[in-house]
Amino acid sequence: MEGNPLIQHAPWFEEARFGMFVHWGIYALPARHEWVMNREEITVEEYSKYFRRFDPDLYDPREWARAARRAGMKYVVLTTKHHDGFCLWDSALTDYKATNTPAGRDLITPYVEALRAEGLKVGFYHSLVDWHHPDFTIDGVHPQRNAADVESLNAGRDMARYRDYLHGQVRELLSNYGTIDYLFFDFSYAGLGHAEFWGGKGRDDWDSEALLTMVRELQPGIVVNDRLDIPGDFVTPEQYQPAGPMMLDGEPVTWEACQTLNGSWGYDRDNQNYKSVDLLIRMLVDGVSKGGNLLLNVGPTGRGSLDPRALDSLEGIGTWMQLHARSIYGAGTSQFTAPSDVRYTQRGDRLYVHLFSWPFEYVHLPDLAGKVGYAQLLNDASEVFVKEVEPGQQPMNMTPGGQPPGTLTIKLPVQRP
Ligand code: FUL
Repeated sequence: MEGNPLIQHAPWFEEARFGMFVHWGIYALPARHEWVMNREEITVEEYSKYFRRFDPDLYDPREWARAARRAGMKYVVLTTKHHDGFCLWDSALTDYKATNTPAGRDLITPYVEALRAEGLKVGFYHSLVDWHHPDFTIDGVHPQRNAADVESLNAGRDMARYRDYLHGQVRELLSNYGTIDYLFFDFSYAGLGHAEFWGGKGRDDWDSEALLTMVRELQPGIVVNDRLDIPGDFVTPEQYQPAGPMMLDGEPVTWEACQTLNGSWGYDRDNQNYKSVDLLIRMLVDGVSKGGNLLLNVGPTGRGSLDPRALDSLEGIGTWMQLHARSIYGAGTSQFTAPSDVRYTQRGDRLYVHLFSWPFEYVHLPDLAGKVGYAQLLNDASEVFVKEVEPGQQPMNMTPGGQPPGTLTIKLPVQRP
């Protein structure tokens, strides 16, 4: 990947480790997943009822930004346009935009301003796929793909015109809102295993090289994801935790897992499948221990506010982050191998030992003998007693037999802090 002028690194991104994904658009009104138009094969005309009724009277992106900051997140990424084609900003290239709904205004400007006011990096998500645009081919994952008259519906559609529209809209977004730090294109057919639908032709459909070159010209410092069917600055495992540090062509690669709170990205009213705060924290820790970021999603309501269930999750993570963020920001993989049910994150010469279960009352860490000058709990800085197993030594109660030399034993309090 070295030497590819289209790939770059932004130190802030790997330092940050934790960001907020926001899926928000008119799909918040049906409130049953952002793919509702596709899943229920709703036509553009039928779907327009949500466009006509989009009136987010509670939209206050300062609230979103504060919730993100309190949770310990360092950046936020909002869907400027999702696959349904609806645009949150005042694009000159379409009428299908927030300004023409009851919202009556550009919703991206206050978003960008709110993030900057809270000291957060500004991210945009932008869908390459567009189920509303009259030139976007009805194929593959298009809602009308099964229509009896699909051939006539497709007649005259011209992806070259759509491509101009796509490039023009990305130009608007990256020209009119100051410095944008992060861009998430979505999605690359081949990369997500959709090649069988599309023959992996996304790269041509978008003219990915030209698009990325334009992005770099307009925003030289931006980080861009990997969903253009060409390499990006970071890879984007979706709704799974990689088994270890991610590699691409045999080289370590910057990565960010995107994860939902409940399996849906857009607001999904009846979905009660919320992950526990404990699980969310483990996902964050697990990712950092493997050198990656976590982009955790919220789906605001049609009125523009955050679901109380999402707020609860964010608050719970924030409580933990207040005491443990040192083991997250700027931390990454360790050269030491953690035992099962333990994750190591490391920053400089500090090793953070995350115990996913709380053993009573000793934990044995291989190969750490002689490497640790001092040990303490992170939450309250209280000292933790450690003991090394030396060669030839028959361990006392601190180091029950069977632990090989080189093991460091830690004595834990009975109660997990
Ligand atoms: C996917 C999209 O199709 C989902 O709706 C969501 O935006 C996710 C982050 O990426 O590919």
